[in-house]
Amino acid sequence: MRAEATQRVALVFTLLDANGNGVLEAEDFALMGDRVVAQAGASTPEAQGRLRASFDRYWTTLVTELDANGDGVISLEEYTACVLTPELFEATIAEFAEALAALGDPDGDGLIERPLFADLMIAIGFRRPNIDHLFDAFEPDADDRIQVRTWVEGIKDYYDPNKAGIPGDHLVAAAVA
Ligand SMILES: [Ca+2]
Ligand SMILES: [Ca+2]
Repeated sequence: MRAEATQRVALVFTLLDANGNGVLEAEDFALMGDRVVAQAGASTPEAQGRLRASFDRYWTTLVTELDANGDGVISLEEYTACVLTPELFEATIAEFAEALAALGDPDGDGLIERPLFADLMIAIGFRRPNIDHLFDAFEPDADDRIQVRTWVEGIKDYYDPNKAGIPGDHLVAAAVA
């Protein structure tokens, strides 16, 4: 496992703990879904529902696979174990990535403009400077747009314990600064 992957996972844990009580539970994922959907007003109800469902699935997968002490919530220690068994999360992360990236492309042209990308990432809890570094690393076109596919792959890479030196590392660097 790469140290960068551990840092990425630790950052996501703090963001996913939407109610800030130090552990992950179903409420966190409902809150996160509300926050993200609130920035996706141009998307269809179906697209918004898909995002919420992907968060629900994310939580269900976590509590099914990682609740080592069986207390019904996921601690940071339990969460970081996800990097040891990435194959258990691959499909869940892929669906989350597709659902989130789709919210970035409400008109369905396959492209995501920076302002909406930033709104969605801020809703998740990332910081604006880090978000801009990430967007730049995705190599936007002359109209400052990235491909939906690029973001989907970027999210998957972020959760890949064997990846380092990827665009997603900009999110961690920004969080430390
Ligand atoms: Ca929590
Ligand atoms: Ca637990």
